[in-house]
Amino acid sequence: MSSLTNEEIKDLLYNMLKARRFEEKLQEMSRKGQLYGTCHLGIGQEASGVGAALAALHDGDLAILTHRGHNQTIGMGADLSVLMGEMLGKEQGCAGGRGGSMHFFDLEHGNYGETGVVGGTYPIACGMAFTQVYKKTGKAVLCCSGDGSVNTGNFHESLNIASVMKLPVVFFIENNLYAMSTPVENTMSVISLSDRAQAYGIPGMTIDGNDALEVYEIVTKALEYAKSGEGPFLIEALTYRQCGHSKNDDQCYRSQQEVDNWRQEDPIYRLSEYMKENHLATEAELYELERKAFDDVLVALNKAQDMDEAKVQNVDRFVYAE
Ligand SMILES: Cc1ncc(C[n+]2csc(CCOP(=O)(O)OP(=O)(O)O)c2C)c(N)n1
Ligand SMILES: [Mg+2]
Repeated sequence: MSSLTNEEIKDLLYNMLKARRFEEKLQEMSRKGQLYGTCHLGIGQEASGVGAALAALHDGDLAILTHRGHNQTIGMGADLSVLMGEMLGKEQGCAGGRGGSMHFFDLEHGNYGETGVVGGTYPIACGMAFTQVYKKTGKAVLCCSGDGSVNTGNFHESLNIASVMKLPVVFFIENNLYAMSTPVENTMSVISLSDRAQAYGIPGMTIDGNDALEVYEIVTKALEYAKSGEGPFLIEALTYRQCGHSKNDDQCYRSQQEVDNWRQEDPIYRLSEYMKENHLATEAELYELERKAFDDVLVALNKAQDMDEAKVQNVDRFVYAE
């Protein structure tokens, strides 16, 4: 039983669809050579990304994201045209067209943005969480990361200090089974990443990261726990990236059978089926959500194409050290 209303569940699905259509458009543009730089897509990870983002957004909390943070950014309500503008190197893009795919952010909705440094989110999240305590804002921080970051010093030092200082932070790891081409079992001797919570005396849970409603409920509870003064919470969301790691990835490290098996667990398909089975939406309503999400992306692309090209003479704006 979800704590979300029917309308909120529809909105959750709609945001997941928007994220999927947005990324499929980026994939197409990237293949045609229409994008600058690289691009990390989260196709297949929409339940964990959008579900967790919605929990933070509903509670007025803050988030910090990895290089694969489009799903969360869209889930927290960012304007698609500003994101598309960023991808196209436009002045009105969220980072003035300077950052691209790995530098989405949206302060208005509490999204402090992506970082390209694997494991970089942990210490920043601790600093953000300490600020919330110091300033008594009553907010918590959703710290997103991937399985590839959990053997960095940042992970261990940050979990330790967050535990000792009882910081209001939820460490949310999307375990998509690979760090680039490296399978998670090659780099870790524990089965569940959430077992690592024990070493720091904090609660840890492994959840179905392709079940958007479960992700939303657990992340909401974890954020509430963190804000109650109990300290940090670790969540491992099991999911799968259906696309390649980035622009150039022939995916020879995994079998087509494995990809096909995970496609059967597609998070958008699963939520749509749940909604039909529980009479939360009709086929026609689901189709309408699909169509709207598709149109939104095209409108955003048109708007972004009309934006100004980032100006070369502004290139040293925001550069604070040489
Ligand atoms: C400190 C650092 N080391 C290496 C890299 C290169 N790199 C980019 S993504 C990535 C894999 C990250 O894997 P994971 O944390 O599982 O996230 P996923 O890409 O699966 O979402 C690596 C090693 C980096 N960006 N930063
Ligand atoms: Mg990974």
